[in-house]
Amino acid sequence: MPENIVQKTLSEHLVRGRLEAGSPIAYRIDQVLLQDATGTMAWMEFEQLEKDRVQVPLVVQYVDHNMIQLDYKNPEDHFFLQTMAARYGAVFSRPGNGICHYVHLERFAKPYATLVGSDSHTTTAGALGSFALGIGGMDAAVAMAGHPFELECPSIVRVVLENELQPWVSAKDLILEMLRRLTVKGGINKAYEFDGPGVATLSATERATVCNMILELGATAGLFPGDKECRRFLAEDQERPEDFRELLPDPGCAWDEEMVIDLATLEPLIALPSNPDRVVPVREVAGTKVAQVCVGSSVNSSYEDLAIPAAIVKEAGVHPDLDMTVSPGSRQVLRTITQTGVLADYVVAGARILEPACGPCVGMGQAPPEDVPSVRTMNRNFPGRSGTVRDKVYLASPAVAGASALKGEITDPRDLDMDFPDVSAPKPMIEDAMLILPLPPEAAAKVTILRGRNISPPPVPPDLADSLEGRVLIVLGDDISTGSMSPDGVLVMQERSNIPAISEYCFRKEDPAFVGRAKEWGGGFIVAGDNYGQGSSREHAALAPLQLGVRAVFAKAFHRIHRRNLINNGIVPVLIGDDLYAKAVVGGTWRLPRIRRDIAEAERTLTVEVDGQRFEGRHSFTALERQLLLEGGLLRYLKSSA
Ligand code: MIC
Repeated sequence: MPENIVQKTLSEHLVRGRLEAGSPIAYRIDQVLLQDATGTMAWMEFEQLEKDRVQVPLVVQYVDHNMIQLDYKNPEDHFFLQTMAARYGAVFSRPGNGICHYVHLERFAKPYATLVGSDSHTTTAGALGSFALGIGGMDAAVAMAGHPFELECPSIVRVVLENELQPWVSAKDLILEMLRRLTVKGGINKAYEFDGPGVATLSATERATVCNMILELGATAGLFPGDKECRRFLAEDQERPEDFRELLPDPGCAWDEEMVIDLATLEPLIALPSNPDRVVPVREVAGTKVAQVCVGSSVNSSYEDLAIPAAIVKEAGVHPDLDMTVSPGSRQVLRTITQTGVLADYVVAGARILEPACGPCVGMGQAPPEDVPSVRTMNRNFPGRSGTVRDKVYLASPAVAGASALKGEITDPRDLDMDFPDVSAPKPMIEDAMLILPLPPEAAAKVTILRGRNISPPPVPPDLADSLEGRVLIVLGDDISTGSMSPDGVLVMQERSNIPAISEYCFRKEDPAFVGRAKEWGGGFIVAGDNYGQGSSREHAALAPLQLGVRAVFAKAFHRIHRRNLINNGIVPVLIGDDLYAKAVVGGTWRLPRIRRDIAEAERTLTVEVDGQRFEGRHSFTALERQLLLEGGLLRYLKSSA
């Protein structure tokens, strides 16, 4: 049977199931990526699985999120991660080496590899033909222990790219166009495979921009082929020709869906505050005064992404009414901008140079002022993510960011009085001095783990009772991101290793009384609208509610990663319709009167009682997910079946 590139990659790794959209599959994992803000929990979960060493060919622990060291917490976490990596056989990418997705693209991603990572933007590696996706920390721990990963087989969408991008229009505009057309829910349980003549016109790093933000569609993964450009990037730029394998769709293969995008018709686009799909042409909001411009993050931090805004601001400098920051994606990019003079251009222009780390994207410093626009080349603009509660974050390409930094207002770069700059990157200098390689087993066994003072093991889910009863703690609308349950920003994120501490911030933005109520009522339920839990993979968004006694979440639809994090932690995700949603009031008593039996027996329904009236909720649990819920979550299930 002729296969497309997702099928080719998955069929090489398939352990169970059939490659049919919607059916559960389990497949072998080659690579696992961890970052610091999710990694501490993932390692503590791995410890519970009692393996002496990681059981997959490659695990890389990055440190790129919690980089601001306000006190002992973050630095102690970094040493914990370094010693865990040394003890259990993972590569350690030291703080300062770069952003996980960027470094992974440069040094490890390759066609046909299967990669999972405890960060939703792990999809970035799809730029080089890896089947790469974000998962929760516990799933990552289990993958590191050598278990196949279970996933609902996505439906595979062929995206046919026609023609090529016009000057000043970039890969960011391509993915913003997809968000405009499909919205943040449009890609749920889909994998996007790029094809057509336009593919060859996009560089590996432009492809990375698309694959990074494919996740904002809710998509499982995005994949570009293992073609000539992939070979060039791996063999010439990154000096790892052995990692290249041609990966092209077989003639005559099929896809579940198809969409066509004519690159030549795209124009500069921008996502308005505060959701990545509120996309409009830049010209519609041109002239809006801007207080901050941030370039870089895990998306748009390549050499070219940094060189374009530099070329725009280098003569006249950054507009005096705003602050501009620049974050290179990796030390390799930092060295290259140093060598070519791009860094000096920024310094002269008056931009603030940050280290190669996630930085402003997750509110790790550089929080903008309230109620005034910040234009960022980043991937998300959920409310408050920047660290400022009433933030106004716009998402756009490096060219739009550069033009806005020059003019002090949102500017379509085509209106600048200059030609599109020629900024092709020189060959980067390759050296991996800040990657610490795994120790041999005998030396690894002698490593002492430095367990910092803020590190405490995750809460253990209770047994699932025959029936559950609780009061509704909060009623939420659509598209609630995991940043609501586990907020971004320096103060909250430094508690990522301490669930009792981080749970104090749960839903603080939506309802500051939530935590007090949950404690007073001894836990309860959450009720929400569509696409609940979009965004980040942080399992803290499930662990914090678990800590506060939440046993079930009722929503019209769940995001894939968060849904799985709830199940892994023994919290039941119940699908509800408009009828039931309309009944939700804070304080109302809801029951799941036969929840164990329903999960064990009922095909798709869950009985719900609200104020004595019976309703039908739904579920979409696989056989494995049913067992996880019945046995108190993933770790308890694995331990009891060991
Ligand atoms: C993000 O971009 O939201 C993050 C911060 O990288 C997260 C990971 C995290 O919450 O630690 C993600 O995307 O998964």
